[in-house]
Amino acid sequence: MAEQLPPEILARSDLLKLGAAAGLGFAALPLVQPSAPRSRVARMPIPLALAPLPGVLDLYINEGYLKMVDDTLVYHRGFGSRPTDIDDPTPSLRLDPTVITVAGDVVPGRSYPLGAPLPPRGTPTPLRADSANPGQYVIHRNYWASYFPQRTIVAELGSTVRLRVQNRLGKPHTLTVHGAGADGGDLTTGSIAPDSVALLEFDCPKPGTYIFTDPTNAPVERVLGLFGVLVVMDPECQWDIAKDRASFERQWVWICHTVEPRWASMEAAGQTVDPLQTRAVPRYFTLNGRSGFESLGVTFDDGINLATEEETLISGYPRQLDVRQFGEGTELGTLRGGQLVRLVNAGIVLHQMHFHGNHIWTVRRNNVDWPRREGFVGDDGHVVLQQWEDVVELEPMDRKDIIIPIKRPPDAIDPVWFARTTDWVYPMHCHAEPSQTAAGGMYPGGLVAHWTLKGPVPGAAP
Ligand SMILES: [Cu+2]
Repeated sequence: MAEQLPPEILARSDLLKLGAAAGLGFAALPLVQPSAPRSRVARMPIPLALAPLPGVLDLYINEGYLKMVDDTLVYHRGFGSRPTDIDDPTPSLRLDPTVITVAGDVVPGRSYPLGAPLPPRGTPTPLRADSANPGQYVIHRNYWASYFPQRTIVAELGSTVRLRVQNRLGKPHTLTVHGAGADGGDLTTGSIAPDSVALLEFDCPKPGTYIFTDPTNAPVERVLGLFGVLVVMDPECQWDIAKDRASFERQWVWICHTVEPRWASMEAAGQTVDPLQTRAVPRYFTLNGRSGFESLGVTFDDGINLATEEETLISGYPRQLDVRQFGEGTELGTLRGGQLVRLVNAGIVLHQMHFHGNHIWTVRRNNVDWPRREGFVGDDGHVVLQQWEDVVELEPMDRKDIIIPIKRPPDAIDPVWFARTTDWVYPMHCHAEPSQTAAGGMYPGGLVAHWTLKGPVPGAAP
């Protein structure tokens, strides 16, 4: 599957010649420490980007420093969308969301379906008030686009995925898409030498949620940031998890991650972390790359707040939901379902995602649909059955698809429900308490979010 390309195709081939003439081995170059003098002389001038190829998504294995929620800078590696170097103030360490279509186009953009209306501030507006259910709304079916966070590739079923990966670092790296092979196995570029490029081409797997990582020295490179998510959609069923599976109003991708600054500084200093010798003590916990007040969308930066609302903070209008059938509503073009959340744990700690306000309905785990009847206990001792839950367990590398119903909370009695004039906002936090902190204690600085049950629309009262 993987094809190691000759270095001649690199736009930076002049640089390689320069390095060879100077007798410098790229693989032997020390990595730069944050405070050390610049020692990477062979990296001047700054390498150029790859010449674009139609139908090919270029990824750059970069390094750099990212600001954590407490303003600490932590060394990261990542699959970026453009070539950047370690001292870049805005390094490209999380690829920009991209859509790969069945027609063979690679479309930069953070919404899907392409061309569908964008929900204002991430919130789909309803079709109209539901006269049969006071305070509730009739929901558009197959209408709204969804926003996707950084690190997400959306590929349409039937497409060919072509990832060209340039390794700009001093050690070999790999890009592996887990479980996306025809037999359910992994697809990988194989080891990509420093300053080399590899092309990974494969038929888009079945609809679902996949994680790609660099599994080198696992889980170290993944913890350093070398991971992303592939979402596969059936272009014939753009508002369904898969054909004949749950329909949704819009979808969300929630990527959980853990940051281990000691590992990061060891790797930045040129050491190789032995995860058994230096046990991980994660200090930051992110959701779609943000933590604490940043992932709650209450920063002083309106741009960050808006992006967080669009891609992370679930929001919708209350609707009459039918859990027996997340599909067509009582009339054509309306939906009886909620919103889909793809929970993804790319980190190394167990999360327990706890939703207040509504229970959620888990429909599949790791792209395997859960049964609605005759549930059973799986090998790991957990019940395998679609059911209402308020805490969703999420083991490292797990993906769970859940439907959040966006419904009137069952404990909202009539006098309360009908006195409602504003949005009701409910927390989502992880019940594995260390993940709620940052920097060893700052609370609530970790993996938190909220979701909003939108208030009455003026003039649309039943
Ligand atoms: Cu709680």
